[in-house]
Amino acid sequence: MITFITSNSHKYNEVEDLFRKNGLELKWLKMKYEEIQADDNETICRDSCIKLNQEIKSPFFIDDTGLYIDSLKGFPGPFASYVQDTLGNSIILKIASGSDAFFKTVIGFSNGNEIYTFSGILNGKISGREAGSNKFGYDPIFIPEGYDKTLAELSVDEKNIISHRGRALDKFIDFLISKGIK
Ligand code: ITT
Repeated sequence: MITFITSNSHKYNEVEDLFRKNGLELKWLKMKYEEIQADDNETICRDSCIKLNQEIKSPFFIDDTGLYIDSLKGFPGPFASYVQDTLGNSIILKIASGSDAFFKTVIGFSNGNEIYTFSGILNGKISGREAGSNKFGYDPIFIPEGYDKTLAELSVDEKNIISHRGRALDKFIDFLISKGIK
């Protein structure tokens, strides 16, 4: 069984949904770990995996996600967590409403010997106002390309089909199945 290390219950719910649909077992280690500052999610994710490898002795994975807003020259990018906690969605709406943006998720998997990464992107734009009952981070202010509602107005199932995380997980799950890892 593989362990997913995250402090974020919304992430866990989305990952659990796709694992279950693919017949894979999942264990949740609810834990916050230190992350380095770098300008891309891959570097951060790989570094966190290397450090976690020293304390976690069974196969595990983590999820590092960023939001890149065009009109802000890619800000907050990998600093999405800090900006969500400080500025929050209301200020992002004031400074970036209507701008193109994208989410990027990098999944980092460690089997104890090697680290593998899998990424997924979702293009869209920052909405004009907050909408939706699923209060996961930036979801209430992000409208995916081809949609007229925010990610927070989609079910977990609907979001997983199109999302950054869903796309990264599709690649990761294919990898696990091809290696016979359950
Ligand atoms: P862990 O590091 O413990 O996994 P976290 O919430 O700190 O949890 P991130 O650093 O990857 O995770 O998240 C960056 C920020 O982006 C954070 O504020 C999240 O709430 C938000 N976020 C991540 N994925 C998101 C998604 O799919 N939709 C909306 N916001 C998301």
